[in-house]
Amino acid sequence: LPLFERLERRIVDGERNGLEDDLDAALEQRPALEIINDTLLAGMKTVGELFGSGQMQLPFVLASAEVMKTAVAHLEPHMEKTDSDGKGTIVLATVKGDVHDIGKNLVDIILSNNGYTVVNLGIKQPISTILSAAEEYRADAVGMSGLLVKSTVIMKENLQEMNSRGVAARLPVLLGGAALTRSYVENDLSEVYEGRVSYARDAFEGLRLMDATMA
Ligand code: B1M
Repeated sequence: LPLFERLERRIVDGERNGLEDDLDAALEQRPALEIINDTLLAGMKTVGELFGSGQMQLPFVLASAEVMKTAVAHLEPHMEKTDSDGKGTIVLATVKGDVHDIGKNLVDIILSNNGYTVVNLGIKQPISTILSAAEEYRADAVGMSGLLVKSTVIMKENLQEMNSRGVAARLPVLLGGAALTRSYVENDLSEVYEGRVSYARDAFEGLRLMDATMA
């Protein structure tokens, strides 16, 4: 297979052997971010489709996710970074009950590389932990990720909890993850939250929204 097709295939097949060599060869032709967006994410999309239609079993999905993570870690040092620093602090977490973190970690990389301080709490984080961290680090915003349908419900509960703790006015919230839709966030969740809540389709929209929030 040609290089970029082979890389995409590696994600789908969970094949790690020779991954770094292929990534280094790819870096000679394209920027790191483009490799992630156009090639690796295409592989993850196929994995999602195969898994969703019952053609792929969970351990293989996990293997694909591991290869994806290794690839992103290998590419990260090659990504563009801006000189600007101190644009603001965001506490980032995957919500309670949800282990999916590849997208969240991409958001972390993109925001960190573009001048934000990101406090990445990891997966399965209850709102109490998120809010403690927001207080401790004097965060300017909270970012929540979740890929399961039930995570969209958790997000709603989290926003309600933030209302009742009286932090909504000073903590804008950024939400993302495959189970969310723009209209759910912009219509339903905006009704619920007493502060500002926005939906990011991908990590770049997350960056644009953070820039707009901090402006
Ligand atoms: Co899971 N899983 N999974 N899984 N998994 C999905 C989400 C699913 C849609 C697959 C499917 O059925 N087609 C399905 C959910 C169905 C539903 O809820 N209705 C599903 C399921 C069912 C499950 C389990 C329940 C399976 C089981 O145990 N029987 C289980 C859940 C465990 C749990 O959470 N409690 C499970 C487990 C796993 C693995 C551990 C094997 C693995 C995760 C590994 C890991 O993350 N470390 C995994 C994977 C890899 C997937 C799929 C195939 C791929 C997810 C991914 O990494 N995509 C996924 C299929 C899919 O999403 N369609 C699936 C790439 C990633 C870059 O995209 O995270 O969407 P994403 O991030 C995007 C944007 O959404 C956005 O930016 C990114 C791009 O720039 N974004 C943000 C994300 N967060 C953001 C936050 C922001 C801003 C933007 O601001 C804060």
